Amino acid sequence: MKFPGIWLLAALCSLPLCLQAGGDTAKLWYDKPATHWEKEALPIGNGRLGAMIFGGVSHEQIQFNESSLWIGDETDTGAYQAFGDLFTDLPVTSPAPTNYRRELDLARAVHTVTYTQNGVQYRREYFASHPANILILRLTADHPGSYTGTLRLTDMHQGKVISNGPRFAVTGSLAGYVYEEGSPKYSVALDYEAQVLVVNEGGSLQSTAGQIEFKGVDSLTVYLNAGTDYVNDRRRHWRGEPPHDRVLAGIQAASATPYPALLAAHLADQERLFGRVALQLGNPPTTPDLPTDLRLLNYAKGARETALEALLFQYGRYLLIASSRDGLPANLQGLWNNSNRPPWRSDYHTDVNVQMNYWMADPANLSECFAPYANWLNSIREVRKAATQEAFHTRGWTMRAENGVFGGSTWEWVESGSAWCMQNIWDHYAFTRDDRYLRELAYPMMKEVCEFWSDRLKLRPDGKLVAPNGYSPEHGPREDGVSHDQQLIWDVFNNTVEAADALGIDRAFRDSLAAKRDALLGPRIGKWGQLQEWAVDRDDPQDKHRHLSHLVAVHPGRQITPGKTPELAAAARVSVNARGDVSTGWSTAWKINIWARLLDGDRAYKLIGNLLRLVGDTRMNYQDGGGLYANLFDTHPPFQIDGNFGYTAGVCEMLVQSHTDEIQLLPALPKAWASGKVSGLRARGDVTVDIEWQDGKVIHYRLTSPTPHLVKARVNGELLSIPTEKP
Ligand code: FUC
Repeated sequence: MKFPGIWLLAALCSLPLCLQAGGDTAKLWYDKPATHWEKEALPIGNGRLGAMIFGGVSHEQIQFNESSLWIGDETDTGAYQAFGDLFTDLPVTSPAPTNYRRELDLARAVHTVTYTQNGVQYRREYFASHPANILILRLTADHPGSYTGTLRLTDMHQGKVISNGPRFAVTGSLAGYVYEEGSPKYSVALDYEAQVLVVNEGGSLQSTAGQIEFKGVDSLTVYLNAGTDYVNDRRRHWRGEPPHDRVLAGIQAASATPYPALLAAHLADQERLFGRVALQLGNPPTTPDLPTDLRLLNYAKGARETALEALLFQYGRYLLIASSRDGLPANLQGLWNNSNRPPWRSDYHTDVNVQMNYWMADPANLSECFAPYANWLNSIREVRKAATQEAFHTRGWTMRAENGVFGGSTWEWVESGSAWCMQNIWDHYAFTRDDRYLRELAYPMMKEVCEFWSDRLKLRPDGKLVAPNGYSPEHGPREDGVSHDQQLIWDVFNNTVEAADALGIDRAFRDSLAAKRDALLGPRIGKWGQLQEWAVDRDDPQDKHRHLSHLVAVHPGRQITPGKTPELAAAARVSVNARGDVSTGWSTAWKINIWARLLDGDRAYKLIGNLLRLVGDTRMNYQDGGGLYANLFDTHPPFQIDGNFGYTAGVCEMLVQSHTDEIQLLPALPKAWASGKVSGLRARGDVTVDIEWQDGKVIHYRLTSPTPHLVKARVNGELLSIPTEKP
């Protein structure tokens, strides 16, 4: 069991770490409860279990999720499901509470609700502990006996909720549920279970009519655990052990641990990941003492506040820690979902969205959070191979645009989707230099994707290799040599050549890939100076389509750079300029990254201005509705988390780049960020970067690495050879 370790950690960590982690700037807070799940409630999560908290005074709603609660099978994507809700009713409604505040402290990963009513100060704390693998709620007050009310658990799949003494339990099966009416039933039908234990101090507690009633209690501690029998193993038909024992053991272990120790272990865990990166924009930055939604409103009115930009950067890091630790990767909504028919199935879209989720994992120093993504890809490979063989008669594998957790894939084939995923897979190695990961996990997958393209590429009469009948996501005709395909094939071939070199294996295969890479039809400049999206020069300068598929060579790829291919970089500039600055949330975030790679910090900053726009509309909008809700969730609309992660990645690209053979410090610094400091960002080559700057110039920097080595670094325009220091 993990708990003896937790005790030790708790003892070691508590005070200094808690103080360090409690930086006042990394907080979202509001002066009223949330009334809307998508726009206002606040997320907590431990990667597996998540919750959205409303913070209501007399009626509290905790909507919760577990990452493996999926319908679907090997032929159909299915959809991510909502789990249930825990409601607390405190019937005292008058007088109206005063000093109400709900707050999400990113550095501590604790959500609090505080208010005063009838002279009593109430306080609630909620967190999702990764060490204890459970959700914990604690309600306290400064007067004894202040809590009287009821708790109620509901389930989203008609499972029967049972209350027994201080416990709720619900068990059920997902058999029979479908995403779309009339579609065939799925062959994988997971079982699930949730349990809640309520522990009171003082007063009394009893179960009646499916509720738990508490009377005159001093404090309540609530432990919530949930799980399914999903396992990411095709050979076991995706079903592992029934969830009951695990769910119960989690509750027993947590409730046997004193609350301060549980909290201390959680804070230490969060500090270890979240505390690695500090960002200060402006000198000194000022954080207005205003609710976060008002700050956002003022920002959009023209009061551009750099502290809010830094907060949103850290929020992306918080959200990845909360939604991608072990188990499954962050989906379109991360981990949070209140519907059984969520937008786009809350799935893994492989024509930009899941890739964007992971751009920031390494640069923002959260390498551990990458593992669920690599493991998920690895787990679905065999299913994808069979489907690919059937559709394309090739070796290797690829996917359609929509993907689930059982290898099933639906909607349009996006042949280059798997190559795009391999871009993340290689980059994780480029940052970490984890040879074992490369040998055992990354390289075998990359090689198979190269085999797919080796078998599928077509030789044109002019000697160029092209992807046949390709697709520029979600845009234009199908034809040969589409730029998106060509660039991603170049990318996966090029990276696999480097991977084989790093491992010192597969010489002949490596050489054949290098030859094919060099024979690929390359990027071309069209008649209005643009980077062509298709082999045929047909781009429309008025086209504002949200996808920027022909710019993957600029970002996240590295085939086009201002330093090495200046004409192509200039053409890319013409293209991204023509697409305009207004779009969906994720598209805006991608443009920030692209402008950063094109070394235009002020233009990237203009896009940041468009992203930090308070949006109220949740209706689907594919054109121009991107921005943020009051809870800082990025919106397409509707809510889609890739925009949050893409923004954080973009800020990293503005401050540090390392995709060429040099580490560039402040490559795309906007005038608005003339002064500032950052510590803990990562560069490729297992290097950690700290920078301090003033008036747009680096005044101090430090490059560290576990094995000191010489790196080429560009500092204030000058290329230097610098030995890294030991951390
Ligand atoms: C792709 C995008 C859409 C949306 C969906 C989830 O299909 O084109 O804009 O983000 O993924």
